[in-house]
Amino acid sequence: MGIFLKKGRLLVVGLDNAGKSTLLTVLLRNEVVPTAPTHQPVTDMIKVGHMKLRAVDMGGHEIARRMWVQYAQEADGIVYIVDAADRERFQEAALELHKLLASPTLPASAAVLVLANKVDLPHAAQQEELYYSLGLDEIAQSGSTRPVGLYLCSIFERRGYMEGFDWLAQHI
Ligand SMILES: Nc1nc2c(ncn2[C@@H]2O[C@H](COP(=O)(O)OP(=O)(O)OP(=O)(O)O)[C@@H](O)[C@H]2O)c(=O)[nH]1
Ligand SMILES: [Mg+2]
Repeated sequence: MGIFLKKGRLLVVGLDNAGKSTLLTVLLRNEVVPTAPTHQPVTDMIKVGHMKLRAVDMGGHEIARRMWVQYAQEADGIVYIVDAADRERFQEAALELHKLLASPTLPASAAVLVLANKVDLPHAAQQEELYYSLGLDEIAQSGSTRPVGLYLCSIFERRGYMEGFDWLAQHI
């Protein structure tokens, strides 16, 4: 008897410098290594917990963001990574998240795991500040049935994101 592996397609997005490629490298190769900014989408098969995911690592810079929506139409789940220490960009991060969620091509059932990364940095925001700054309260109040989960993590310290993926596994 084998372990049941849930299969799905995962889109990894978020502003440039949030830590998307760092996360995928950890999940793929179990090591934290410096990564260059992503220009073109990179697809890999990753195993996380009891999920086998075809994950697409998207670029986060402005031009690359235009491709998010295009790739989102095939997603069972979205991981949206935010730099929790970069308050100056919370508004921009929120705007891009809401734009993506408003896209008619995003499947209504696709769950969104928001990972607030870099909580190892001393001035990183906490759960509540992130929740409101990213406008997750508005999503909750909009009556949307889309599952949205917020988890704080540090990829460098390898903590927090597995709890997020456990949550995601319940919703895809
Ligand atoms: N302090 C801290 N820095 C991190 C963490 N994870 C990633 N970084 C750093 O954040 C920077 C950006 O990481 P990337 O993984 O390249 O970011 P990205 O989201 O893939 O960026 P683009 O490909 O440009 O969209 C790098 O300098 C990483 O070393 C973390 O948990 N803590
Ligand atoms: Mg990258």
